[in-house]
Amino acid sequence: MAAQLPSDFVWGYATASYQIEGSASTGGRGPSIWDTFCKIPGKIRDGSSGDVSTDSYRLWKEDVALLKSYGVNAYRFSLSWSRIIPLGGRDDPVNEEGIAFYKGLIQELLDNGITPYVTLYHWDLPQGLHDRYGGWLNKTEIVQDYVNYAKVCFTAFGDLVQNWITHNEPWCISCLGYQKGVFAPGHKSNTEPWIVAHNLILAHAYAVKLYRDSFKASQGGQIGITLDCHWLMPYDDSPENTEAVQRGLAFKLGRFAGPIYEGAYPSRVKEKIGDRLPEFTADEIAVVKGSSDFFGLNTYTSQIVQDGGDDETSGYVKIGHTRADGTQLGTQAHVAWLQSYPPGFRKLLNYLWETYKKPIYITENGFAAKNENILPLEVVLHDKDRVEYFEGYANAMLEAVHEDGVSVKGYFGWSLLDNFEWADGYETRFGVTYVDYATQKRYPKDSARALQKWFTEHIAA
Ligand code: PNW
Repeated sequence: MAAQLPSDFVWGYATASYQIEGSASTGGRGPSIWDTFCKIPGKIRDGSSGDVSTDSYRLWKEDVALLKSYGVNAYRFSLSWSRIIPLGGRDDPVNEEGIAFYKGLIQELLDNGITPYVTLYHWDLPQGLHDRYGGWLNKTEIVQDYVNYAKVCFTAFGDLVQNWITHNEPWCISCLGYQKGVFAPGHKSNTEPWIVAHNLILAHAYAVKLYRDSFKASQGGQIGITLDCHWLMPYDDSPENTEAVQRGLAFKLGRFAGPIYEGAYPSRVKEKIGDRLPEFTADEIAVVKGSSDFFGLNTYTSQIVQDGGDDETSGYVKIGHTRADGTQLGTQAHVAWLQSYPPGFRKLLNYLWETYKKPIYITENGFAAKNENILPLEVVLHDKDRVEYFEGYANAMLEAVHEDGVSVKGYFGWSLLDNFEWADGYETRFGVTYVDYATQKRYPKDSARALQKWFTEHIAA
């Protein structure tokens, strides 16, 4: 018999509010920095936005039925801050229509035996806060406003939600939004990303403190953060490239995981960034250290790393998928940054468990098969590359659990639906469900069936 995951193993799919909801200016929702960013010519590959997307603000019942038909026991989605507090701030009004929408969704999930995993912040900062004081750049204001927003959410939904994720991928928020300028708000700076990252960590930590102090005892849930990381491998065994891997991990992962799980920024980051790296006060770091009940991991690929280059976001290392002998790591996705490499996933899970010693939830993992935006539907639905990717990664996870003793509690595939893929617009499709954007009709791809079969066979009864 195949190796079994425990009967309480959590599995399902993930989405994010701005990528699926649409109805950007209805239901009382205020604008977010992504609404604004999408209007800047040249920022979104196909000139699109999340104005309509998969229309899930209106089609949410259909989406829950789809989840049910895929046999999942959990669903990870994010709340739109500006749908709940349209202007975002602690003295601004709460939008009851937004609260009612999410309550309905959560109740429908529960009625169908699907456990909600709720992300508070998946990149859609209320534009009001960005305009008022610079959003994530303003420590005193944003920490208070984020904690207030979290309080509104814990109060409104916490009797039904026991699994909270504060932020999704703070590396992407700070590096892609404030250093490279390819994500909202599109800033290019070498000081702002470090300030934003610091403030994201503090906002996360004070929201967790609030939950633990005032909600956990009565609501009984868990709360943590989701970080993104690829597995890194040296190009060769030279000392420079071996060190480059460690530096790459420190800049991608350690800059958040260090403070949150160990209580300090990594020394490799401190050395390179110097006074551009803000410092935590003793009171702050006491709140930050230990502020995640689990390790939330988004991971898609592995990278071959060489010392050098000028890319500070990745720690002054050159990254690619080509080995020294010229071979590729694995199957290439529609996007340049993603190749399939299951053994790297197993290594990464081992590394995280050994380093941070927290049970792991894989909060995102997935693959964009090539050309699904242009191939005929009957071809797209047989998404062989995605099926192979998911089976390879699921098997690697099982090996990490069974053979290596890593604690993995759950797995969410990215994504339930094709959706608004940020700067790539609608050209890149990550869904296990094909969405015909002209009709909003949903069509299951083979990968949805393949993952259902895999988890049915591998979770103990
Ligand atoms: C994640 N990269 O983002 C996000 O959490 C999702 O919202 C997104 O749709 C998904 O992965 C697929 O891209 C990433 O450039 C964005 O390495 C960019 C990168 C990685 C993850």
